[in-house]
Amino acid sequence: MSEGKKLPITRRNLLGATAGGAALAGAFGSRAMLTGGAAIGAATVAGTTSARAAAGAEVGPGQLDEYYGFWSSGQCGEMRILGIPSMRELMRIPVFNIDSATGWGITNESKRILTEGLTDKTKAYLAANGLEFPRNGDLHHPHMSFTEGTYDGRYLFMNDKANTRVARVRCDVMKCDKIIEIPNAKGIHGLRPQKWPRTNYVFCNGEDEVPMVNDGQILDEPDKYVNFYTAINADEMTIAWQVMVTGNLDNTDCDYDGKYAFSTSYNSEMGMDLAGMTEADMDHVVVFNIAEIEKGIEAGDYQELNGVKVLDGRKGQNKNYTRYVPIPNNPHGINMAPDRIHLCVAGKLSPTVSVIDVRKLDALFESDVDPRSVVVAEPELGLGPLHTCYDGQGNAFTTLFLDSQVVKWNIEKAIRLYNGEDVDPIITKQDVHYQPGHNSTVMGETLEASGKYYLTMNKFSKDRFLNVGPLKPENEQLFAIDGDKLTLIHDGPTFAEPHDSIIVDPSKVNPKSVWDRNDPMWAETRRQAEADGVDLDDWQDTVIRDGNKVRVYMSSEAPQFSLDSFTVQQGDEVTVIVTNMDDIDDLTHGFTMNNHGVAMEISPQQTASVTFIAAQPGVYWYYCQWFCHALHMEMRGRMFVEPKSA
Ligand code: CUK
Ligand code: CUA
Ligand code: CA
Repeated sequence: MSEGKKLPITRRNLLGATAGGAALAGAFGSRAMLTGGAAIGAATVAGTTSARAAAGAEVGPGQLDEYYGFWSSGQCGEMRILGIPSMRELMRIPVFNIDSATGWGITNESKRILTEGLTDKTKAYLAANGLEFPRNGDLHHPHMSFTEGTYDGRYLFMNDKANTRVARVRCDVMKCDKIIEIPNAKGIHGLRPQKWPRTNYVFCNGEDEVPMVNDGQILDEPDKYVNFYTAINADEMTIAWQVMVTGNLDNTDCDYDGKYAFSTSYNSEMGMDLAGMTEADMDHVVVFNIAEIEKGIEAGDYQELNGVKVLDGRKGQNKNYTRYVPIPNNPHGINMAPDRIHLCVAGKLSPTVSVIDVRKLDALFESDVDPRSVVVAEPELGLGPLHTCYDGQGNAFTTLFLDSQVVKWNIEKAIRLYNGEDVDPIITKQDVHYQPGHNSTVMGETLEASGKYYLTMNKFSKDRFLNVGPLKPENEQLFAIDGDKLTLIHDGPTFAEPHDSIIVDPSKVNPKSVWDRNDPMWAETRRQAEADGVDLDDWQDTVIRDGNKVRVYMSSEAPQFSLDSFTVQQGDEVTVIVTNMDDIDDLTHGFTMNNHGVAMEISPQQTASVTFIAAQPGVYWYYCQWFCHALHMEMRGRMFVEPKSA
């Protein structure tokens, strides 16, 4: 019997007793709340296999999926690619993590990307901890670049909440090519690419409040803390500008007209503890006026802070950069609808979703209208609304964390209800297992949103799977949407902890199968090779000695390395550069140096390099760790490390 079933209290009667705002805040994370739902699951779970067949969503062995899913992995720090609707995991793209398989964080090429975007201050305190770059990341929000309101297949952008970074993944090779730390801000959380006319900016939120100049002069004086909204130049991966705001920032989105971006703030109170952060009934959404901000930069109305142009968009500054729309209560998700008009803000501690009509935002900046006049609906949908996605037909799906449900509702009806008509905007409620956070529909955050599949990313699996110890997996559920019906077609665990995902039509993405020999990823290595008189495009078996630095150039072609052995001296700094000469689809080699903590991926036509100190004399075998050939085991060689001559 699971622990949950021992509890006398059920999820539903607990919620019945605590549906008030303040009480809800306390109960939100409580153990009783989270373990009380175990009984509901089983009855609603039909066999997903037959449901899948009935929904026409079967993907047979060897068949390709209909859609790409790009997944975050939360505190794993990587991005994942799934096939939809099979939910098969197709690939993992290391980004903020260190990866044993591919050597991300180990190779020189990846270390450059992980290091070059850090601020000097961060580099200094990482060095004091013996680190070149952070070992961890917390990747919540992966989003693709846009052109005219839909995905353009160029890049994916994603945040690292743990170390205040933003990364970019190239969709042509599905590798990360840029990581930057965001100065001034702390805890980059919400992130969204500009949708119109194209992704010139990537917008991102600093969640954590800090002193404007965070140098230890101000410590426990929260009234002097600020938060920063950041626009990144998406092409250059540099900071375009920042806006200082009142209150903290959580999630962000932007319109389909290129005029406004918006962020939720759950801590308008600037509280420093749970009671403080949940004190007010209303928090707010900050609206950013992009043209006015650009004008402000042009006019020099900024201060330069750590090399970044920072505008003052705080409340009471009488600037046209921002407006604050009061929203109940500790709002979280903010999602622009594909009708180009409606913006849905999930109330989290309020059972409501506030609908803002973005056409009304001009008036907010031009005259003295009541900021609440932009709210055109505020339906009560259920407890703990977190995120909303769309079917492209005027309907929205909002996750209800506390109710462990998703609610499908109609935006137009919610507006009519707000205007006094007697209509119910709620179309259906579907139990999910358990406590959903983000959700997605096919192309759901673009103008091409479609209501074919609905995905819900649940934070708890509780007793749904064999017990694997105290740490349990999360659970993801995919539904086929058929009119007003949601049919469960996948229900399965995921490892920590996908927050957000996007579902993308394959017509938008066309990755290469083989690298270009002159890819910028190893441009630096190529320059060094040229200086060493080595042609990376030709068969290589050259060892260059340069003081106590040794550069070993070798090629690989299944099933061998061009060098069966090479010799260095104890204490040498050894760089091994391997070029994979195979140009066949799927023929990846690896290079692992035994007992040196060194491994890397070398995919077809790729060059990769790794540097280590040969500290101990002896014989060390290196081998190919990617099974590539019948004689893959034989694909190995020896490094001789000669003892230092005394
Ligand atoms: S946040 Cu995770 S459930 Cu980081 Cu997008 Cu809402
Ligand atoms: Cu090359 Cu295994
Ligand atoms: Ca609050």
